[in-house]
This record gives sequence, structure tokens and C-alpha cells, in this order.
Amino acid sequence: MRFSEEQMRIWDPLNECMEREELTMLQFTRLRDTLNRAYRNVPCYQNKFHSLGLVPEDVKSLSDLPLIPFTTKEDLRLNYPYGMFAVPLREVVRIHSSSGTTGKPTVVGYTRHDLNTWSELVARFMTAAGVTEDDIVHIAFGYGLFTGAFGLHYGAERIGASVIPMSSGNTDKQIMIMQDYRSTAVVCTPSYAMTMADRMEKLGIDPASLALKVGLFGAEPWSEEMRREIEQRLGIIATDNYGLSEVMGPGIAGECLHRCGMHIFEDHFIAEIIDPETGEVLPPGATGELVLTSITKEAFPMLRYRTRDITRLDFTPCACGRTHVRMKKTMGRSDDMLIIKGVNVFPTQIEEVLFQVEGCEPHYQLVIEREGTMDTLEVQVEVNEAIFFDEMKKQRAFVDLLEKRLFSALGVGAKVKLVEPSSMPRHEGKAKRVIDRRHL
Ligand code: DLL
Repeated sequence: MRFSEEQMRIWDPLNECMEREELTMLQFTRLRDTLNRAYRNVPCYQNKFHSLGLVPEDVKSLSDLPLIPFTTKEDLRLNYPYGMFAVPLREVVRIHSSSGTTGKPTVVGYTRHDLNTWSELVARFMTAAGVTEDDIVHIAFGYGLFTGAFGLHYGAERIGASVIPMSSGNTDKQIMIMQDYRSTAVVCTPSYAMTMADRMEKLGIDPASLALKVGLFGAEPWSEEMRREIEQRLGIIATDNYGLSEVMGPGIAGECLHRCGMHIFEDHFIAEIIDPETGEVLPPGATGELVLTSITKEAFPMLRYRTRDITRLDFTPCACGRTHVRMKKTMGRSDDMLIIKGVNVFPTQIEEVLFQVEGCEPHYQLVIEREGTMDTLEVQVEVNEAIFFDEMKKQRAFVDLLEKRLFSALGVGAKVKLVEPSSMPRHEGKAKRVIDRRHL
């Protein structure tokens, strides 16, 4: 695909295309400042340093980064709500929170300067996706404590685009607004994009009749197959962007139009990949858990935060000219990894298989149960009407085909259950794919 110069613009070329040597120097200066501030103002960091007999001055270059202890979700829980803040609350102008599916959510804060940085970084990946001041950006993330909507909102405004703060849900109204206001860019989770595509099909609305050109998707794992499906069904370019509230929210990494990995904004975050079992830093290109250190944040600095997201870094040059390293699509959080009969399985691997088989609808759920000491996996997948109402023999052959494909992709057996078209839950925010019926 060829893109115009306008589409290939870079928001902040000075920082996004910095030579590695200069970038390394900048990272170290910023890291040192962050360490000093975190050590001085956050008892949790100070205690961790003390227990190792460490002071910030011991970190003399970037290669000393592994000396710094990891920060985990547990640290944030123990210091709930404001214990990890490095500035007095009077300097905090915004508070957000993580999705917190279990236990108390974690609380994060931003100074005015942090909000400015956040908008700049979101503006970077929106520009990288081809969004300009001429775009009408339709934000269908839920506005609230979740960082998704506000993060994208201020980034789009920073670019000068016209922002529609639609929020999530009420899909028919979303579609009506898209039609009437001529939205050109849509922002939501990939699973909600799919829900919208389904609904348009049901309502007999041809996506080509809309003005949509691009979708900026993130906040949950999704496969390349799902990207192709969304692009084809909505007739748009779909880009991926990554972030997590503990480290800032969206705006940590985002794809350019080449869509070959998400550029991590390395002048603000240092990325490492570690072995999730041993904590050892892995060599460039290895797959493991992403660890992030923020180096410019004031209110809520994060030192070596264990994201739990499994990915790998790609240091090869990108055709767009940005020099920042790219992270590959995450396979999911290590917490989402299923262990079926001793084999590690990520839901996105299953998604890839299902999307390749004609007749499967892009809606599925994974049910894990325990039989004796063994975990079993059932893949429930919606199929189109032709297959669902097909004769038993044909249906059986379809199930066999899926089970075979799953086995060869995963290396472990899964049972497949076909379910009626439109019977699976549709998602408005982050999709919940796994139902765990084990009583552990
Ligand atoms: O989901 C921030 C965000 C909002 C990112 C909007 C992109 C767009 P949390 O609710 O704290 O923050 O959830 C963070 O979501 O650790 C990943 O597991 C997952 N995640 C986020 N973006 C992606 C992505 C926001 N592009 C958690 N691909 C992260 C895969 C993602 N997983």
C-alpha cells in the first residue's frame, strides 16, 4: 500500500527520529532524575533501595538498570491509594485508575506537566496512523476512570482534529453519529470495532457509505487475523496502540502505517524484556515479559514495572524513519496464559486459528474446566447460519477440522463447540474471552 506524504507525517521528528547514541544519553539523564525523585519522595522505592544497600548514584549508566528492583502490581496495592505518588496531591490535576478486575483498582495521578506529555505522546501515534487536523475522531472508549478515552481525547485535540467524545455502548447511536457527523477515525477496542461491524451488517448499513478511513485500536490483545477482518469489514486501516494505566495509559507505544510493531516512545520510557520466571533480562529480540520504566513522569514515576505482557522488541530500522524500537503485538498478559495439560496457550493463538477458517464468526469464548487433575479447554465459537443449520455429518466434519487445526497450532487438544450465530456476548470495552470454571 502506498501512502501520501500527508499520511506519513511525524508529529515530533526531533524526538521520534533521534539517533540511538543521543537517545541513550537522554534516557540516562532522565533516568537519573527520575531515580532521585522517586527515591526522595516515595517510601516504597526508598525501602526497596535500602534493603539492597543501593542508592540512586549506584546507577552509573543504562547498563546498571537491572540493579534497580522491579515494581509490581502488588506494590501498588500495598500503597493504595496515594502511597506511590512522588508529588503532593496539590500538584496532581488528574486521577485515573486501572481496570482492576480483581481486588482494589490501582490509582494513578498526573501533574499538569504529565498531562501535557500524555497528550503529546498520544498525538505521536495518532499522527503515525495518519490522523490530521482535518479528521473527525470518534472516541468510543468509555469515559471515566479508564485512561483510554481521556488519553486519546486530549491527544486528538492536540493534533487539532475535531473530537467526538462518544463514549462506549449504545451501538446503534454510535453508528448514527458516525453516519451523520462523518467521523473519519474511530477509537475503541478491536472487539468493539467487530461489534460495530456486526451491527452495521444487521442494520443493512454499508461501511463504505461512511466516511471512516482509519481505526486506532488498543487496550486488549488481538491477532493479525482480527486486524485483517476489521480492515476488510469496515474498509479502514486498523492500527494498534499500547499502554497501561500504571505507567501512563495509552501513549506508551503505537504503530505507524507500516503496521510492523508499535514504536515505544523511548525518550519517555525505557523498555526491557525479562524472563517472567527468573526475572533475568533477556537479549534483544527474545520473547518475554515487558518491563517499563518511566523517565519523565512527575506524579507517578514507575521504576521497572512488570507489565505481565508478553512480547518481543524489534530493533530493525522502520521504513517510516522513526528510530524508536518496536514492540510486537502482545500475545496477552502472562496472567491470561492458559496451561492446558502442561502446554502454555494464549487466547490470541486460538483466535488466529478460528479466523482462518471460513464459516467461523469472529466471536468466541474459551471455557476451562478441571477433570480430576487435568485442565480441559473448550472453544466455543459462533458459526454462520449455513454451518449451524447444516446436517449433522457436515457439522461434525467442521468440528473435526477446527480441532485438528487447533491441535497443530497449540500442540494440545481442545474441544470445539459450535454455537448459534449472534449468541455470544458482544463487547463494548475489553473483551472477556476466558471463562474459568475450575474451582482452584
Ligand atoms: O488499556 C490503556 C489503553 C487504553 C491502551 C486505550 C490502549 C488504548 P489498562 O486498562 O490499565 O490500560 O490495561 C492495560 O491492557 O497491560 C495489556 O495487557 C492490555 N493492552 C493494552 N493495550 C494493548 C494492546 C489500557 N494494544 C493492559 N494490545 C495492558 C494488547 C493491550 N494488549
